[in-house]
Amino acid sequence: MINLADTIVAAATPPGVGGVGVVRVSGARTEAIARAMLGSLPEPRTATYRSFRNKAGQKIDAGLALYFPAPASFTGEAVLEIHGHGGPLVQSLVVDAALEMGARRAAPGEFSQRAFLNDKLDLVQAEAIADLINAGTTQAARAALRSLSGAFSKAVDALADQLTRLRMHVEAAIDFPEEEIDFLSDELLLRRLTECDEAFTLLQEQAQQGRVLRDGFQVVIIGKPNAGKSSLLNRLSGQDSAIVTEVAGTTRDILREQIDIDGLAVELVDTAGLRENPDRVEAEGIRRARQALQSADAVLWIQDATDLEPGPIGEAIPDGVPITQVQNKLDLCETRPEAGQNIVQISATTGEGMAELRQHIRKSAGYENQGEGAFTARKRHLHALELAAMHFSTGITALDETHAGELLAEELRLSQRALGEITGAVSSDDLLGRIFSEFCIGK
Ligand SMILES: Nc1nc2c(ncn2[C@@H]2O[C@H](COP(=O)(O)OP(=O)(O)OP(=O)(O)O)[C@@H](O)[C@H]2O)c(=O)[nH]1
Ligand SMILES: [Mg+2]
Repeated sequence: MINLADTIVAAATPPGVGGVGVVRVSGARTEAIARAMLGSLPEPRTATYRSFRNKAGQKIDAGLALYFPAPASFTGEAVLEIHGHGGPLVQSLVVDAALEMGARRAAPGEFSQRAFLNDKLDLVQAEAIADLINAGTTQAARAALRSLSGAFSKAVDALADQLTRLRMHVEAAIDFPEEEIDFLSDELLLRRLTECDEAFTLLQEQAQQGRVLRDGFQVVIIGKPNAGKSSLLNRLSGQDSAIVTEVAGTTRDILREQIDIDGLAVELVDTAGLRENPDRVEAEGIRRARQALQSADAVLWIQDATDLEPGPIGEAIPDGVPITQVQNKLDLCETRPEAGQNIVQISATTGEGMAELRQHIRKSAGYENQGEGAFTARKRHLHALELAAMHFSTGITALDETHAGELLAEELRLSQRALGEITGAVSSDDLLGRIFSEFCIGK
């Protein structure tokens, strides 16, 4: 997919009807295309009113043209922006004209990919463009903007620098084997290791929050029939979406509602009540409920507070997914059941305990409303960070066990490599292909 020699063209504004439609051209032939389409080259970076003509010289539209000579452009190449009228036909005529003049259609994400390859952006920043465009809440948009301006990349680079210093330290010591160094009595080394360890923990926490900001947080509601799952969904979403009746086994399908908790996008999933001996339709509902659990970020286990079931939930909740016990129908209780950790007491009918439950969901998402501090992150980043942290701690264990630095040095190298994949300092064509193909055309 990576072919920088071609000149690419695509509509930069979404398809459909609008006041203005922008077509973008980037690459070596841009200047020639600008002359052919506009009659002459416009002044760089100055909006210039022109007629747009195709190769045969016919006028197809008129509007503003902007020319950015290389390298001062988004892609780092010569770029032409044609701001014409926003109709699908007019725009495709402009694209066709550029094609006739020697451009080819851009692949999804190809403009951003060129910006990356020309060092205009690192990978995290290129991804942040897509995240900013797709942001679902104001906080997510702000966080994406911070990633775009390099906040996340800087944190990753700082950690990579710390690893470099450590490696230099360790490798310098290894180079003098006759001196019989005991690494474990090297105060400076131990301090640097601790600092690095803390930096890993902090960055992983921030990235986890960033992931939640970008992807949202999925909360699956489970429990026995009639416990009040659907009532809770309706209460939290403020809408009468789910059918609520006193019949046990009302909900059979999976129901999803999007809510916003202080900028955290939460998807609530209501499921069929779990019980033995269901009828056929209900059994299918229960199967789907179990399936929904597999992708849950957190689980709300609803119980009827007037009839608390003892014992653990014998359900297949994946490891590491936080479970909150929600005791519902407080309004019917003569005496409140005992409170405890990870227990929230509510009444879906009166709304009691809702603020506490919202707060609890935020906490299980690891989401603090950091405002200006947050940046967006993706699963890919979390995995790379995890891998880097894993190599780091393997290195420390090796040092503890062997008292020699060779294994530590090697693990530090691998850890650094994993970090490099986040910003693209280390990247394969395959990784790049995967990342940029998720973008839409014109970005
Ligand atoms: N008094 C009181 N009644 C409630 C409360 N929450 C739910 N109910 C009632 O309990 C019954 C069952 O509520 P649902 O929300 O349908 O329960 P569910 O868990 O979705 O049940 P299934 O879909 O059958 O699994 C309904 O009659 C609700 O009005 C509550 O907090 N207080
Ligand atoms: Mg229900």
